[in-house]
Amino acid sequence: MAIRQDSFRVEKGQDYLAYVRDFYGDDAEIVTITQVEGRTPTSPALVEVVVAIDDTKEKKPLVNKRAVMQYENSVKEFEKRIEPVEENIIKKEPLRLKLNSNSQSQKVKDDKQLLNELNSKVDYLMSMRWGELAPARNNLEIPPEFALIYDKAKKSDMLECHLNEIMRATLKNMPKALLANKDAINRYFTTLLKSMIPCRVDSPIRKQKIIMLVGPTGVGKTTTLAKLAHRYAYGVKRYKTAIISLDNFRLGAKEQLAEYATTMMLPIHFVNTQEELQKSLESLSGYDVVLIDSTGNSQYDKAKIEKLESFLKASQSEIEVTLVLNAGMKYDDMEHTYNAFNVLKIDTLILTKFDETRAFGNIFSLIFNVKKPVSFFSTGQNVPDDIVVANSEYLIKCVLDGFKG
Ligand SMILES: Nc1nc2c(ncn2[C@@H]2O[C@H](COP(=O)(O)OP(=O)(O)OP(=O)(O)O)[C@@H](O)[C@H]2O)c(=O)[nH]1
Ligand SMILES: [Mg+2]
Repeated sequence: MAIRQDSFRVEKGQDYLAYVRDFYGDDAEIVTITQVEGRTPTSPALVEVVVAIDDTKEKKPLVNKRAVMQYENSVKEFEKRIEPVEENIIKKEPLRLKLNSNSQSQKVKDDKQLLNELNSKVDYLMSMRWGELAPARNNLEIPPEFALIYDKAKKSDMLECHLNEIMRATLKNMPKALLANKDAINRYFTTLLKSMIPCRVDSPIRKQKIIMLVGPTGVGKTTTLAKLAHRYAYGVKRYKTAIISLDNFRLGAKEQLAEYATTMMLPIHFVNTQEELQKSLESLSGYDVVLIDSTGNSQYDKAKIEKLESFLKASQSEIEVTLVLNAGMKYDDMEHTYNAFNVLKIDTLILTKFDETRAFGNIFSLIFNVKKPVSFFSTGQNVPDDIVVANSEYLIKCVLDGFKG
């Protein structure tokens, strides 16, 4: 081809024609002039000039003296203008890069190409390893594009049967055309995970709500109850809130909750017997929310769990039982604890200590298996701030990318 195109960038308002003549000769023609950068407080607007050059014609020297001087002058001018505000390191580089726009875009192209090549090499290596590891995946035929998401889900300590089930469902239901697209796979997989987690909708309270927190020792029942009390009493919608404690024998337990109640100016009743509980609930019938704290019980201590059951059975009020579990527990312990406490007919779950955990797949598997909605996640020790209304998006982010605070 005899006609070739070239481009350069100059300040808007400069004499482009003089540049073209000086750099490309009299026969060069301007094809387009486009503004590529707007004016900013520290730099002028720039335009890109595309030039057509007829190489068959006799060549004139491309750069003449006048052009060189003009070029150097305008560089100096430009430098002077940006000097007072720009940091030292970027004083000269941007100008050189802007004026040599062709070499800049070439460099970007080269970098991009290199990155693409590296990416395909990584993909290739992963797919080779992927093939080797097939027996570890129970020979489930999963395309290598799933490697990353499979790996993340596996590292989350999700039960293997769940992971395989999700993989099968994704492979089966995802449009075939998208199976080679890693982003589409991630999106589909994430959506599927989200749809598998039931979360309690945090709807406005219309009739009195009585919630009892139960669970193993030290999981954060009392702390979570204090956060909930604050949320109900002083949240966007304010409810008349009261507290009842069944945990009155342990040293310090009474004081811990009494202090929270006093600080929040909420009534608190300490009850020891079934009759006292019933009387207390009757006297608090005018309250929108009543939160009941219970003594922590080992999941292996049947007698204590049965005692709690007798309190619930004796009560004539409708009490929602919320099992509080530490998110850091191993799956087997969680399941065992759930089964032990389920004699109380668990309505909902609260998971605590998100900030102390790195793998959340165990929670995913538990919720998926027991099919009980989660109402809150506790994300730290601070009362009342460290609590999040449970939502599947939040949990799945933690499952795949860990807790980010
Ligand atoms: N890191 C972290 N610590 C928490 C969280 N929730 C509670 N804790 C801490 O866990 C410890 C026990 O909390 P409590 O609220 O007393 O636990 P509990 O379940 O009432 O304990 P018992 O009544 O003894 O069964 C305290 O030091 C709390 O500050 C949480 O989400 N993250
Ligand atoms: Mg407690």
